[in-house]
Amino acid sequence: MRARELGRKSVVVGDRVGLVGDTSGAPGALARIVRIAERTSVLRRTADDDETTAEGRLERVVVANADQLVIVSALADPPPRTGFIDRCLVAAYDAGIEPLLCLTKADLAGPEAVLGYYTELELPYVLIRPDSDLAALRALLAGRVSVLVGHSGVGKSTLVNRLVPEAERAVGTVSAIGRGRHTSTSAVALRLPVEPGAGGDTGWIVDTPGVRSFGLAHVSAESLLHGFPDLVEATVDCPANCPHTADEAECALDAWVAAGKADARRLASYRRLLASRSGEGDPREPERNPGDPLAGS
Ligand SMILES: Nc1nc2c(ncn2[C@@H]2O[C@H](COP(=O)(O)OP(=O)(O)OP(=O)(O)O)[C@@H](O)[C@H]2O)c(=O)[nH]1
Ligand SMILES: [Mg+2]
Ligand SMILES: [Zn+2]
Repeated sequence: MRARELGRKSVVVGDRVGLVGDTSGAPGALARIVRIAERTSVLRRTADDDETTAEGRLERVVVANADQLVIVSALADPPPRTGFIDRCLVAAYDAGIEPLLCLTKADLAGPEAVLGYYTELELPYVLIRPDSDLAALRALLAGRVSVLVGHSGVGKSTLVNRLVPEAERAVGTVSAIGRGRHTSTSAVALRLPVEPGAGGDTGWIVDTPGVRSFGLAHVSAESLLHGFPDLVEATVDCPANCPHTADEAECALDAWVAAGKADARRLASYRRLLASRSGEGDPREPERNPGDPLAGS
């Protein structure tokens, strides 16, 4: 339990804390959290899915002290949404956490469309099938605190169970996907097992409940651009205080895309995020481009 001297300070998954009392872990043992160490990173999101409720307007800390954000997206069932992945990338860069794209259900569909969209980004990725070897992923997770984020049903808990068999995380049924069912209801950090032959810190993996969207109300307009490193370079040619919106005739981003230096869909995605933050778009509506099945959020 939390000690009274912590006041209103919240304790979140990933926090490093000081404990006093009986830390034996035996049944009935009671220990108190007396101190929360300074956080090296804080991954936040705003719950703009349900902004009609007081709670939905709140900014939530997803996890503390993570150094890798594993953006889990299924290649099918549910289909990938690059708008959602782009939001996660913004959140990662804003929090100073390295992104890793984890494409699951590669047995159901190919990764070409998603990877094609991110060609200009040096975004590390892994492909996961039920029978795939997880060695590459394990190597990327070793010695780090990684947090899995993604829509419900993409296979986060399935993956955690393969990485940490003792975790026994509940997994949903495919038939329930799309009905808004969320199998996992709270975030849990699990220590990764020791690999044969490898020493040192094994690292931690944090499984989180599926989210419908990744709200970015807490990220400044300027910081939004950091989630788009393929666009950032162009803005040196923008006029001072350029808002980078489509109606800004002098904005250099249009010429950059026209010259083939970035994908037009990435610019459209950036501008949709700009618009949704200024209240022009409804974040509860899927952000779609006509003719672009990947673009939803
Ligand atoms: N075909 C296929 N199915 C998969 C794969 N990974 C997971 N699944 C299935 O997808 C369904 C949902 O998996 P979960 O692991 O519960 O998904 P989750 O992301 O933890 O979902 P929430 O806890 O609701 O956020 C389960 O029926 C899994 O068996 C995969 O690589 N291929
Ligand atoms: Mg789950
Ligand atoms: Zn501009």
